[in-house]
Amino acid sequence: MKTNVLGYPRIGANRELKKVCEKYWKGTATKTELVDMGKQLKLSNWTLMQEAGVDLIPSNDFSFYDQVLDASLTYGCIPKRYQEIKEKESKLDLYFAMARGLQNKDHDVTAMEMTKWFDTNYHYLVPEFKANQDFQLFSLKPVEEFKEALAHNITTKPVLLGPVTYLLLGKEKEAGFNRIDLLHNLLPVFYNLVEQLVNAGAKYIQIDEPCLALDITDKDRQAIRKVYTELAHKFPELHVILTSYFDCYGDNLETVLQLPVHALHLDLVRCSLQLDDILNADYFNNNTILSLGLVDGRNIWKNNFEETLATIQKVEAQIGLDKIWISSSCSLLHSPYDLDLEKNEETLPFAVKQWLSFAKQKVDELVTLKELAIGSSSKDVAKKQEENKRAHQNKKESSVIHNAAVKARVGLLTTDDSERNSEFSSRQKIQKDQLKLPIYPTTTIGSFPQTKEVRSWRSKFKKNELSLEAYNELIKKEIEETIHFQEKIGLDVLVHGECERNDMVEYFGEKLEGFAISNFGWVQSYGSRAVKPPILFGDVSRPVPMTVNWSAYAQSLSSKVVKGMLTGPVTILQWSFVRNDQSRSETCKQIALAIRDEVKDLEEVGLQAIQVDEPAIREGLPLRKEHWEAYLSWAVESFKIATSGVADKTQIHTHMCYCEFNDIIQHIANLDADVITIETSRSKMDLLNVFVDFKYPNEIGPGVYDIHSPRVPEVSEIEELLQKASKLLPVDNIWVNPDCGLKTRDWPETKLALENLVQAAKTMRSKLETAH
Ligand code: THG
Ligand code: ZN
Repeated sequence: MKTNVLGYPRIGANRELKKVCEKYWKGTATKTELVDMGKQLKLSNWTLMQEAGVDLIPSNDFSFYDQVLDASLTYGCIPKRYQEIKEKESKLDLYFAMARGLQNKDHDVTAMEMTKWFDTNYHYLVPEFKANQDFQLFSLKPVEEFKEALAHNITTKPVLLGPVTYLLLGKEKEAGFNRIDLLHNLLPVFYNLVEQLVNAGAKYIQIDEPCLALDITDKDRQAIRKVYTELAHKFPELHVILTSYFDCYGDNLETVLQLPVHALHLDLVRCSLQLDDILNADYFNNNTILSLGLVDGRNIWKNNFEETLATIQKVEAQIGLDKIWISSSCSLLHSPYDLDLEKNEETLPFAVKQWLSFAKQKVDELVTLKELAIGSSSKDVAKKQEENKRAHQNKKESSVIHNAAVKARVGLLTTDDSERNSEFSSRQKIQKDQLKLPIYPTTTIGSFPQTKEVRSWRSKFKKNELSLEAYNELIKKEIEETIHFQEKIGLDVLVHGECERNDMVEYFGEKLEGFAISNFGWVQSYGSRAVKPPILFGDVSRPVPMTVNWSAYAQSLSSKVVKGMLTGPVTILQWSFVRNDQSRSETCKQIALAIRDEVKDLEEVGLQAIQVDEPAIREGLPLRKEHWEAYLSWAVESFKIATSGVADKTQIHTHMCYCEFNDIIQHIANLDADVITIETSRSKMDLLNVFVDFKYPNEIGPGVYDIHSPRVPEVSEIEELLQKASKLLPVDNIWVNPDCGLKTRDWPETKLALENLVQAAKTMRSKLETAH
């Protein structure tokens, strides 16, 4: 029996990687400082795992930005627009140019596209393929990292992104070919890489093919068969570990069970059912080791030793201990670093902390489980088992988790609770009378620039260096300035700017009952950016209003319509660490009821428009289509529970970004929001076509400029986009807004961009008048 870790978080316990990367990009850290920090982080992870006693320690799981981008560099898949940079700059600067774009006196190139990694909140950079894409071994990072560890006397297991998944995750940038056909060009390079790893001394290689958790075609399966059969022939001595995670192998199971691989990894946290399928399958190649992914790699709950050991025993009875490895379900990349750093009882009470386990603790769980499984008589291990048992026992009975009133309220929900009083066409008339907005009404998505100053107030307040009164005064002043600014430039529907919020999910996690907040529980979201998901441990309720005071204050400053600003239940669920002792749908409905109360309170104090953001609704989609309907049904219902308690005259907005709407447009329509604002500017309104083809009935604000870049759009550009939208949609349904919140921008460019946006709307209105 071995312990097997699929990957470890790499941002550093104190986000050292973020800090050094951002300094390097600014020019205040040298390349050596950056590279040295990388070495330090890698070594500290390897040492930690080695000292804990892990048998299979990963390498090449480190990355300065993203592991898929690493693979693009390794395989030399570098889009043409970076050619000049490739020739003139270092590999590292080429890498960052691909990740972030590069604009200076010598270069002006855009970044590669970024998208969600399966159903996680991690984002990867999408490989770009041409019809005759060729590959070459351009970077030897996997080999270098293996040697780097070896120099410290640590023999690691290199982790490679499998060639089939690499191709499937990419995008054809021209017509006329299927990217899986590029396998032919990619494989020689891939085998060359494996050979170099073997020559360097690698005995085990983990090859990740998470595409096996998706609905893939026969052709894709055939590609899998080819790669892993050839690999076994070419490298008979090598121990190949084929790894998939995030869902069952499903229809791909029969294929993978017959492959000549040394070990097959199973995510038994997401899919425990497949274990019996495998043990009963008569086509199971019983030379294969099963790597049982029993310790959850993407949630923060302590493993239940009793249950895990029962599973191990069941497998042992059938295939024997020497055919079993015990693993994390997926890479620990999606877990925070170290629970021991958490010392703040106020936000993370001991009662909750005792149920948790972060990456470092999960490593220890794996080693302890192995000891228990092989029958260790160590006192230390017995003590850990006892502690584990106690934590799970008191969790079952804990009063901090269970709230009978909340459960009862969800039980009493009826279909009436998720329907507005009247249908949209009636509401639209009532709202037009009520709000008296011009044609092409202008608005923003909610957040305004979070300056260093604003962040420093919050951080001082949290450290008790600023009193609540003083902090509130500063926030008040900031809101006042934000409202006056919007009035001055002539926006129609105003927002308070969200300067009091850290993250759009963490903020609500701090206010709601049933959530705990960590201090250092950061998880990489993309590149140098991280999020700190709140920990949803118990039944959710709203002890007091969360946003009402600041929204009411903002409304009191203006006679214009101010929009209340909330995060929707599905997004709060999706971006939190959620409980594993209750279905996601049940938890989501609890959050929905809390948001519903907030929506009603906002209406009561006079907010006439209320936005409930759901940017995560698309990423919550299950990986396999057969599960989509069930998810969409409760996700849509939850949004409607949250938003249907108001009168017809109250206008409900929602916002979504970075998603393909095609496959879920019917369900987006079913949300029945009065107004939806969407990201469309990067694709120059192409996304809008989905709404047009569908004849989306409600009002839409297609984003008219990209807020992810500091570039200020010209009035004429915005006008052009609005002209385009006006040809496609009823003019009465069109809103004018940026494509996302302005939180990550600076004030100067925000002012100029919004002035131009208002000007474009005005020009459109006057053109409409002269036409009549
Ligand atoms: N919040 C949460 N998840 C998200 C987003 C979010 N997932 C998708 C998308 N937005 C990811 N984008 C970002 C953008 C910015 C940051 C994180 C994710 C960010 N983080 C700060 C950092 O790393 O410096 C830390 C956050 C803070 O200072 O509060 O800027 O918006 N949950
Ligand atoms: Zn957005």
